[in-house]
Amino acid sequence: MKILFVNPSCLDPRVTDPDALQVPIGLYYLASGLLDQGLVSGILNLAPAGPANPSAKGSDEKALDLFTQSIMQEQPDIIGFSVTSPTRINAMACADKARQILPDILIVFGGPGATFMADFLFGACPALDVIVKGEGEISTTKLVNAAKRIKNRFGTFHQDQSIQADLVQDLSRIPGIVYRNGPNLHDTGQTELIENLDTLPHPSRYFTYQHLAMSRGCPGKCTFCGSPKFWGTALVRRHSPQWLFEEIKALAQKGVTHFFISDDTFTMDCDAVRELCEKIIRADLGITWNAISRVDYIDERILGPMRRAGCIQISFGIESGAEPIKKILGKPIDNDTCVAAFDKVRAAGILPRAYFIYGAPGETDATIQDSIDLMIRLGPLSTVFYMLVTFPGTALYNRALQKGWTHDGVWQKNIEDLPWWELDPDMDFPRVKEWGDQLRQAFFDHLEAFVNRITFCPDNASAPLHADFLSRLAMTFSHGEYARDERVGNAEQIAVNLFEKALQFYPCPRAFQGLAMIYQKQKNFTKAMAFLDKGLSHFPEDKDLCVCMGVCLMNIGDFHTALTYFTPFAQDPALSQYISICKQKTTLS
Ligand code: B12
Ligand code: SF4
Repeated sequence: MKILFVNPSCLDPRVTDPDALQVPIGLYYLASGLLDQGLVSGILNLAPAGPANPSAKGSDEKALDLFTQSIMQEQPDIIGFSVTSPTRINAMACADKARQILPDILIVFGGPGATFMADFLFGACPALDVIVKGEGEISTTKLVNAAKRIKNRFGTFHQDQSIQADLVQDLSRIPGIVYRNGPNLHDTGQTELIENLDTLPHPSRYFTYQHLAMSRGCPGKCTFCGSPKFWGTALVRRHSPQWLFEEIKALAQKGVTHFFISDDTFTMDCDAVRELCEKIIRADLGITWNAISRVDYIDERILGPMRRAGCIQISFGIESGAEPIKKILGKPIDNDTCVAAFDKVRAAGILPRAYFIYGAPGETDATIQDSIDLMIRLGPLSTVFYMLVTFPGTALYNRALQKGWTHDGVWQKNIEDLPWWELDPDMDFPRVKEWGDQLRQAFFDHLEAFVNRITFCPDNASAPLHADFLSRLAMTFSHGEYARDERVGNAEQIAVNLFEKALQFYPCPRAFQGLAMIYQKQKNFTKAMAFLDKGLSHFPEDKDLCVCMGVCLMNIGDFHTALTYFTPFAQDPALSQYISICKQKTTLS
């Protein structure tokens, strides 16, 4: 008896957003629980083969072909798809294919897309047998055990193209699922929630990944977000700091150096965050991580421990600067609280990132100006601007249903989500697009001023971390996202200023290297080598500094000395070409 878990592919390409290629954390949890019992054949990630991955020329057909090959090879008894709204079309296509190839297979959908679209999915996908609603671990274990019993006893799940009667009996006793029984659907009610998340097995025992969460649920009631209905708002459950620390440590030992801590509101429980951070600091794991939180859950006393434990970025859903819009979006947090949180986070040497939404009900030119005004007060160093879209399971989607602006049948179309402007008779696309452009332009127009606003809380012990923060940010202007974006004016000079500011705090190898690379690009090799010399006086064995020095020396024709900088790292295949050129040139001379 084997279950194959599948992360289906999204519909649309993501040009700059590799996030959509990740396997949902939930599949790692589900698979780990069943791997312990030898019941899982694996997790098949179709996203990198699909349209979301334009760099690999992904497509719907490629994702479906990969799926077909995999199930023919694995011959699973159950296939469990993790479904979101953007992945439902690929999930349904794969399910139909699976039914053709392996007619008796049991096909199960779970995840946020499946939980809130049961009627639509059962109607649109004749191959679908069962949907697991909400948190999946308890229901899935019961479902798999029931399926195992039936398979052992009767050798088959289906009879006359329906789930066979004994399995139906068992399914009716599993809370939190919807299953098909002939022409009817049966919903068994509320999911059983796990009381203590620490009883779950550590997914890191079997898998290597970067996204983690300490908690499940959020006390917020944002009208555009699926989390409140999916996890419930009454009780936020969380792993103990020790459990999450063990997970991080095991993944770090497998070579993961950067993590995305994806709790809805990570800093909600200050004591737990502090305890986790202290454990990471004591273990000296040398990792970095990003977190997500809310501005009204920022206590400056935990920001120092977070920074020392490797936190380099906190993302906040600001959504809008206009009070009426915030109210409609269900996040009525005043602007002063937002500004205070950004000031504290920046002063702690952590990059504050702001999410804004535009095109909300009631949006006007004036409310967009309110958002721009708030953004200027916040001074974010990274931003994401989302056009408001709506998904089943959110209060906004229900509002559109009630007003008769949409219906569930719309999900039959090849769309990932429903932009609000398409539903709201008071809105049109050109206007909404213009608002997005205005917000983005305002961010880029003020970015240099936001950078110049960086000041840290006076704390000498944090000087190396401040240098690290400034040089990381500088890199985004010299070689990263901002370097590639022509809307960012003066990017190279901003980078130089940041690298130099970093060195005023502490000798930081990244800052020496960054400055050297800028001057090298300008063909000012003397200045580049002066910075590298200084850097190497502090960090004589730093590979990046040595390689950069070697390249500079090659540029001025000193191949002999260049070789001395490359040779200690001769085992790195990336350097073999430099080494052979230097050897050739030195032999010839
Ligand atoms: C962190 C996060 C991400 C991370 C993912 C990290 C990761 N590897 O999981 C990143 C940034 C990569 C991401 C990407 C996207 N996300 Co996201 N994400 C979240 C977030 C905030 C938390 C998810 C999480 O960690 N949950 C914890 C784990 C334990 O839960 P889980 O993965 O959902 O799995 C449990 C259940 O769903 C269920 N289950 C899941 N799959 C299956 C399969 C089977 C067979 C069964 C039985 C059960 C089951 O059991 C699991 C264990 O209990 C949620 C909001 C939320 N709070 O839930 C949004 C959320 C899931 N994301 C959402 C969206 C839209 C996206 C994107 C499409 C965004 C984009 N435009 O590209 C992409 C692509 C996702 C995709 N494949 O379609 C939406 C989905 C809405 C919907 N109805 O479809 C959500 C709900 C947020 C929202 N807007 O409301 N996301
Ligand atoms: S948007 Fe964030 S704060 Fe609001 S309910 Fe969703 S997870 Fe909670």
